[in-house]
Amino acid sequence: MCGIVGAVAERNVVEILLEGLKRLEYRGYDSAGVALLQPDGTLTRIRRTGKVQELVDAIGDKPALGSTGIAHTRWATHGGVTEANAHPHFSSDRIAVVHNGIIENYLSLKEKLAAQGYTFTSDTDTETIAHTVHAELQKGGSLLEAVQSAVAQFHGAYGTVIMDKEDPTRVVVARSGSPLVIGLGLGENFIASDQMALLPVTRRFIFLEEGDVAEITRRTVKIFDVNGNPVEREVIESNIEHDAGDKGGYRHYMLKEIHEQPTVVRNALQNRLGEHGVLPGIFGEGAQEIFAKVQHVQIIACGTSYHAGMTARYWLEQFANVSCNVEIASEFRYRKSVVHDNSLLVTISQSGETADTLAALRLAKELGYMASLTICNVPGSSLVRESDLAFMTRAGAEIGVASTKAFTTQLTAFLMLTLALGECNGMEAEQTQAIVAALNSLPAKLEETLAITQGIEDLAEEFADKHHSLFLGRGDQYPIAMEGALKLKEISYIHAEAYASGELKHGPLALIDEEMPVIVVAPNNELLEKLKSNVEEVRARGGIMYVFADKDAHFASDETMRVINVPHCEGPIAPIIYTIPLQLLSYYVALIKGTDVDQPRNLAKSVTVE
Ligand code: F1P
Repeated sequence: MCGIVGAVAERNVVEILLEGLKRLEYRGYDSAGVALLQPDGTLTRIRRTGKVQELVDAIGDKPALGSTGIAHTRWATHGGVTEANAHPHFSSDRIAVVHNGIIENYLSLKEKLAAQGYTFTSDTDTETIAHTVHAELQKGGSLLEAVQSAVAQFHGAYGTVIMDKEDPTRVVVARSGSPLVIGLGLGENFIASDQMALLPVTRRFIFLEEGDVAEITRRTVKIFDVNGNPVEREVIESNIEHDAGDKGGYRHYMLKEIHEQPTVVRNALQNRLGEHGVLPGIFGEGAQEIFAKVQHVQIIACGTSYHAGMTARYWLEQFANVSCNVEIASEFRYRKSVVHDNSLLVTISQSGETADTLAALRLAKELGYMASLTICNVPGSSLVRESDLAFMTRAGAEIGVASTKAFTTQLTAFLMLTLALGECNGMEAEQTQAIVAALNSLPAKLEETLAITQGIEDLAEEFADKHHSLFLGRGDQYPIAMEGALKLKEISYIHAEAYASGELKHGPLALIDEEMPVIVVAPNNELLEKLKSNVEEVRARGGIMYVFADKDAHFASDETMRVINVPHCEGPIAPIIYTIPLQLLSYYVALIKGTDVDQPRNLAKSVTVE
């Protein structure tokens, strides 16, 4: 959460910092700020509440100069959304700091610093970083040494960049729990919380490891590990498209990303799926030996990724005959759980940086899981680096806060995992062939499904004035109903709940009236007749239904039910296909309601705090 950009250069860096902030804005967007240092030591700070554009407008054509600078876009944790709480934070008009994460012991630090005479001008935890570094500097030594001594006093998570007015030639950065990446330029260097921010200026990156502190000047990068020893970290050449952050002619990133799904799913499958199953080695070195021993799979994730895991459980148990549990990371990490024999821990995450998921992975290692696999969209992210095996979903940068293409590629990955584990578990050839054929048909089926947009745009009109809604599905469509409800909540702010439709009569039927639209996902599968009975239960109580159904499911529109036909697809891919109309529905409802589709209120793309 929050976005950080910094630069040490010879040229004026304000444009680079503002462009970087715009590219990171999806991570946090309640306020933004920049601090700039000129070679003569002049320190300027401009902060604004609201979107990055407010900051850009505030700077306007007034010359804001600095060849060293740090900038931040905020997602508030400690302290409300005010200019005083926006980063960068200063100490004694000398030290400037931007920070992602939470300093958990900030109250005790604050007390100590106040006793030393420091006054606080914000309600943030971040200001304690600025004063602590300043206090350490007073003891003598370099900025680097002051930061090293300061971070030893912090508990919690931080990715932080610190600048000293007395030395405009460098910034010092520290990472613990919140990612930071150094961008290497020619005679200039950069820092950011995400490589996306720096793609316009470089493609060469160093991902800092947990506990690293680094000193960055125009020509040098010195990195020290958690024990203060100098270390070399690998330089990685990024292959992310420079324009991955563009809307490509679409009105919103989310719509662009919805329409990219046939292409990215094709990418996810490429060179991974053979005629008779998945190709060897696609889950990484050693996967084969690990998979041969797996007796249980424990899936851990948050949000949309959790819904991908819930869907996968149906597949892993039904097709691959492997027992599987799925749990929300924030629950798993704080309860005592039993580790099954030969259990594979699978984390799923678009960003690879979700704090709870990462903490769950670290805990699982302590608990003695046999091995860990992550299904992730961001190469080089923390989950990828810390897992034994990694499978990249290749969805490309996802900017819309509400996840779409990352989800469908995660599901695609899980079907491939089902094939791989099934193979080790004696899955019948016929079953394997059916999944392979379904996966091969997936990109084209997604294209066909996207073509039903018009019907959904009309339907969205009927939702715009509703305050509540209910999503129903059965079997592997139940998590899809949950994902549909989450999408609607996230971007249209309509209260949406999802139920396995067999649960209707155990409570939620009480909610049914004409003001409560009921959305049903109804592929033509073995649970169709059961689902139809549930639909009748809703109809009998005067409910208004919107049914996304296979045309062979024989639902007919009438005054209480609107049927939207979804192209016929094979069973294993049905959850992926039925996700599409639900994404489109939430998109068009949000569009009619006029909400901020790509940056919905109170949310952030990458949840790097717990
Ligand atoms: C999990 C997640 C996303 C959601 C939002 C906040 O992130 O809940 O599903 O869309 O962006 O975070 P991740 O672990 O998949 O990156």
